[in-house]
Amino acid sequence: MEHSWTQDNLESLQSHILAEEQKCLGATGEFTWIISAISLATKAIGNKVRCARIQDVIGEAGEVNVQGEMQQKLDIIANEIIMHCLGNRDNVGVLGSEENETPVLLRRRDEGGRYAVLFDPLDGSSNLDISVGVGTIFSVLRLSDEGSREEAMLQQGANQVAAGYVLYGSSTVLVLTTGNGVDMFVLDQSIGSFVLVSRGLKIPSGNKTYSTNEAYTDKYSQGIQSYLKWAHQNDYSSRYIGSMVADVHRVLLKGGVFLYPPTTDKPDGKLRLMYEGNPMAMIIEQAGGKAVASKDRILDIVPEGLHQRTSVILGSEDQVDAVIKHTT
Ligand code: P6P
Repeated sequence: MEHSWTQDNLESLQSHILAEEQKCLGATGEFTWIISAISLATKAIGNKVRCARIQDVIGEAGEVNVQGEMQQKLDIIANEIIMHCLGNRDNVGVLGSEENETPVLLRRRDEGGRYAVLFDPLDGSSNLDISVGVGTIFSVLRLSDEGSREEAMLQQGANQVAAGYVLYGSSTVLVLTTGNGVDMFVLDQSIGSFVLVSRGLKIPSGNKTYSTNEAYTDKYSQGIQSYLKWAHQNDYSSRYIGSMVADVHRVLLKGGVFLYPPTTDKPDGKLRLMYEGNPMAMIIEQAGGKAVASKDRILDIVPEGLHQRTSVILGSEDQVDAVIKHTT
């Protein structure tokens, strides 16, 4: 697995996607067009995140979003940046954002709008003022020909043509899958490009680490409580950052299991299916791991709404199965 670039192995996100597209018969390059918009938007967002406190865009915007959560100033800025960059791509028909109650309709299918892009523009933004890693999560679907564009975007996660996230952490890392494995890029500020650092990531098994907000233990099901008790008695360690992109990135690289199960006050779970659960589930499965809602595969869930929530248990197969063993 390559971990750094030199003059003879430098590969950018752009060249990598173009090379991948060549492998797809009949590829038209339109897919690269979307990924390049995401690359541009996330570079801009990363800059805003790094300068947030200097430019005084830290903190709450004073508005509550469709999720009932207090919007951070940077949530709005990040959303506007992505909307602008993707809105310029003439093959994007509709956008779905955590920050927008309804889908943003850009172009009809007969005008070339063949794709839907769904995203959480700045996940974990409540951590911004303490400089903890936050991220952008995205999911790309090809719009079906039936029904309205709103209906056409509500597809099972198994239909995603691409999924990924950008983690604005100690470095700006882009993790991407287009259905042929998981690749990781790091933004090299000196050349302004995401450069390929790891190809074909596989999630390690055997890491006895779980990641969940243990303050909710009494609100979890008996099965999850039984799993946590078993883990405490079997030398597990716990890691929880409270920013999904950071927690999932650690699980992807190190193994273990991330759990955001239903609680008594959030019986459907907190995380959103279309732009958090599905993209992360595709990445984890493409890396050889497992991603379930309670026990059913997340990517098989038939969505009913853009902002519907889901339970999330994802990680290496052995560690997810250890949870399922206690909950069924
Ligand atoms: P809690 C951030 O607000 C977020 O949506 C995810 O990034 C994160 O995994 C989760 O919520 C944390 O939720 O309830 O533990 O604060």
